[in-house]
Amino acid sequence: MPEIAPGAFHYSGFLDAGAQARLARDIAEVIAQAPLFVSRMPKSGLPMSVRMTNCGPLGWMSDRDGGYRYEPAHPETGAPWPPMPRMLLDIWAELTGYPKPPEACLINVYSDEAKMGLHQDRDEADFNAPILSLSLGADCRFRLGGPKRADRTIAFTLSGGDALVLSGPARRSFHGVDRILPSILTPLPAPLMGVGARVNVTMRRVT
Ligand code: MD3
Ligand code: FE
Repeated sequence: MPEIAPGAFHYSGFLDAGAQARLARDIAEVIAQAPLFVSRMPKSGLPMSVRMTNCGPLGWMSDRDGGYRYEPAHPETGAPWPPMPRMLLDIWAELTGYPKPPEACLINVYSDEAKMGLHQDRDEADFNAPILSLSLGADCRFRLGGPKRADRTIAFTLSGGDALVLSGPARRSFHGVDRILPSILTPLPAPLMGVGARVNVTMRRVT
């Protein structure tokens, strides 16, 4: 029963412990080549509470003057984003069945105090392609609404090892992370130890 809302599929425990450890190693390698950075809100310039990096041809970022956007290179090093790990491309094909590979993979790192306000993902030109999310480490209280901010929301727990596919109507839904649950219970796999409490990767089509 993975469909929790029209077009939203929650695969609880999709990655077993071994797969979580392999994904953690791949992500640690990406971070080594493309250091975590802090995006800022457009106009106000206030820092977001998550740290992030990307892999694949395009990466998402935001700053005070340029706003939300995709860029082909890291904002601080100027280097192109590292390639998307094969494991992520394989999971995209398996879970979405989408005929083209993802163009962007955003890696969000949450501390115990970090959160993400209710928002829509609309910086992509292609809204017909699904988004695939994978989580590692601490559980979080996740909130999923509808296409309008005022629509009713459902809240549920996203745990390390879970996969979430947003397709069809869910692709346009508002969503956010209310809070991170105590990370001591479910620490990040060893390769990401010390990086934070929770890591989420989202794969998208952009163009
Ligand atoms: C529902 N990330 O990076 S992943 C984001 O846990 C983002 O880091 C959250 O929202 C995180 O933009 C949530 C699950 C997710 C991703 C994209 C969605 C849920 C979504 C797009 C539409 C609806
Ligand atoms: Fe989002």
